[in-house]
Amino acid sequence: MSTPDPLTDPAPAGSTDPHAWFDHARFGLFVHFGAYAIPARHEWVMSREKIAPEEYEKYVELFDPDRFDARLIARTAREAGMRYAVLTTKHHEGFCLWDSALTDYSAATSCGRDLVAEFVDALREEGLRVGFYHSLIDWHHPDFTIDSLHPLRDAPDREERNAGRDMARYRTYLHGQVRELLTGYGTIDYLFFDFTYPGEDGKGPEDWDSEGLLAMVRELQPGILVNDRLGLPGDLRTPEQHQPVAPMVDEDGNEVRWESCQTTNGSWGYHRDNHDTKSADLLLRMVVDSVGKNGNLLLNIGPDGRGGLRRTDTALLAEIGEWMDLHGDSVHGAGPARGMTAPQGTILTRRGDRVYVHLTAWPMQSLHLTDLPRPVRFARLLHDGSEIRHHRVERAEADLHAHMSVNGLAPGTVTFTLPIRRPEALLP
Ligand code: H79
Repeated sequence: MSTPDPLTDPAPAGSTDPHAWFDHARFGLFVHFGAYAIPARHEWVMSREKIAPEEYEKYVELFDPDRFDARLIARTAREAGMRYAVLTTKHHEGFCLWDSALTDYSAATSCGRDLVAEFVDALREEGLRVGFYHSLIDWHHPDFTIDSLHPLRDAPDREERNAGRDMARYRTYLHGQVRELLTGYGTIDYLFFDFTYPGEDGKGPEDWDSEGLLAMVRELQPGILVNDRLGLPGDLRTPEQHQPVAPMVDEDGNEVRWESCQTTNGSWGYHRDNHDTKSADLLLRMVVDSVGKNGNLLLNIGPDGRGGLRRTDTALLAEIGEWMDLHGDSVHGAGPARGMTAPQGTILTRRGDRVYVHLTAWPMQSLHLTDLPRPVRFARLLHDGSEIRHHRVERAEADLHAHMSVNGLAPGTVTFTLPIRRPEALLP
């Protein structure tokens, strides 16, 4: 892709790039929901505890999420300042949240619902873009060969079992299911495949027929964004629980689109006894960090065994939403403040002629900004519009000044965002 520059292309409206919405959106919600919400000890429980597929089926039989409310999830996402959401249509456990004609191992059988349809409808009602996560891995399918990650990897009869398995048949199933998802639910904006792990005891592009799969996806949904986990390049990079140190680049040094995905507590699926929860402050710093490096952030929640949202997640999203409500202009349609160096304790973003200086701590007596592309016309706090007095000093004097000082060349505006954990005294 050409490097998206929000300074010259701030609004997706009227843009001919079908992916511009994504660059503008910057912040989305990931929803990991599946039968693993019932054991409630990480979405990899089947592999981690080597639970045989027949034994795991008990969770699927019990699956009846009476508290799963797609409209609540969509509203929560929008109110948190998110512009899109991505649902696990199927995770590695193989259980499908939609009414697939190709298997009975689905929510339609367990509880008579198509959760994908509910999700898609709810997102559209809230004006959010629609994303599907789809697992390439399937630990329940009888043709998916037992490999290093499979729950039956240490089964004494692994070889005999594998002799009867046929990845060609699994490929047909995988492609058929992706076809269902991309034909039965209208326009899908984003597809997140997960994942390829090449090697002797792993699986790669030949196992999925990644090229054929990608060609089918593009034919069915020409404007869709596809991630990079098919073992092929894709439309964006998806670093997992990791913020890159700088804008991501390809082998030739050209910037590439990227989105980091982050959990609230280290588990994607509902993990009842894990209370190692990140703060709203940290998560917001990650959002701003992504924007400042020309990327997006996809923040995950894992609904519980009844489909309800965790109180801690609801509270986090509400706190994030309160900040986004006041400071969203520094995120949506914003990008890096190229050429500028962030003073200690700040993260810089930029949109049009505005530079946003995100103060990660408060109070700050003075701040010296260098290398502004233009002289400062006005400086203010973003949340209340109040003026911050500033003046221009020569670089040599800067460190002697007690007040915020700025230094640059043509008119522009500097906007200070509040410290992410802000003092109540500064609230409007
Ligand atoms: O759905 C969520 C996770 O369940 C899934 N992706 C997110 C979005 C995911 N979990 N782990 N991974 C993706 C990457 C897994 C890497 C590892 Fe391994 C599996 C580390 C060890 C086993 C692959 C195989 C890398 C080394 C061996």
